[in-house]
Amino acid sequence: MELYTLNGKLQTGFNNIFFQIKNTDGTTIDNATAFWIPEMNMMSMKHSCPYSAISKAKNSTSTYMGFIVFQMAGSESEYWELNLNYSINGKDYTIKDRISVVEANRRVVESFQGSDSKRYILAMVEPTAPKVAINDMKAVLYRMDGMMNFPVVDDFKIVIDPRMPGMANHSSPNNTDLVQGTDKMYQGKLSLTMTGYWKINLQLLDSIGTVIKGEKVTETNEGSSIYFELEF
Ligand SMILES: [Cu+2]
Repeated sequence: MELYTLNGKLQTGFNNIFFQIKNTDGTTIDNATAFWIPEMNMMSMKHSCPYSAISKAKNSTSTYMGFIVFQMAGSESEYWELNLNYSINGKDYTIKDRISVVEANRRVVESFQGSDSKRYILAMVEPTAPKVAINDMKAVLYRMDGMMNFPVVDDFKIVIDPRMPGMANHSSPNNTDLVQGTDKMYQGKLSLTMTGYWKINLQLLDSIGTVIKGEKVTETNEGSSIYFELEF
């Protein structure tokens, strides 16, 4: 069994992960059911992170897929392990292996305490290939209820304000804030008017519009305390 990601590594933030299960003769197994639990082993405690169920990849008979949102990178002394459990023809198997999770080059995940004293994890899913255009933007939002429990947060809103700090902090027109779609992910439109480094300032609002985290960008406040970064 081997895990794959599009860029060949696991990193902080949202990771689509693919795998196949093979017999010893190399043939693939196409009738498994599987689930996983990522686990971070820290000095003084263990915790997990937000993750999806595992399903069969589209247009494939033997590739399984899901996603994991790592909120921190591993190190020598504090490391991630992946518990992967699967069943084939009624027989259960378990694999537990250390995985290497590196820090992403850009900020693509935020983990913070909100004004409601709850902890949240917010991660960017798209755009993965940003263009000078109005891009589809997607993010996932979870609450951290204890060390192992990360429910999806429903009906919030993520206000976006993309800026270029290197160019007088200019913004862009025609952005659309992110609201929850049918797939439970938050979706909107991100306008990028030129190539370069963009800081996407964020504000998280609850279902009645209360600001849970993040600040407006103004003449006197050049950025929010929560943001994503893009460079292309
Ligand atoms: Cu610019």
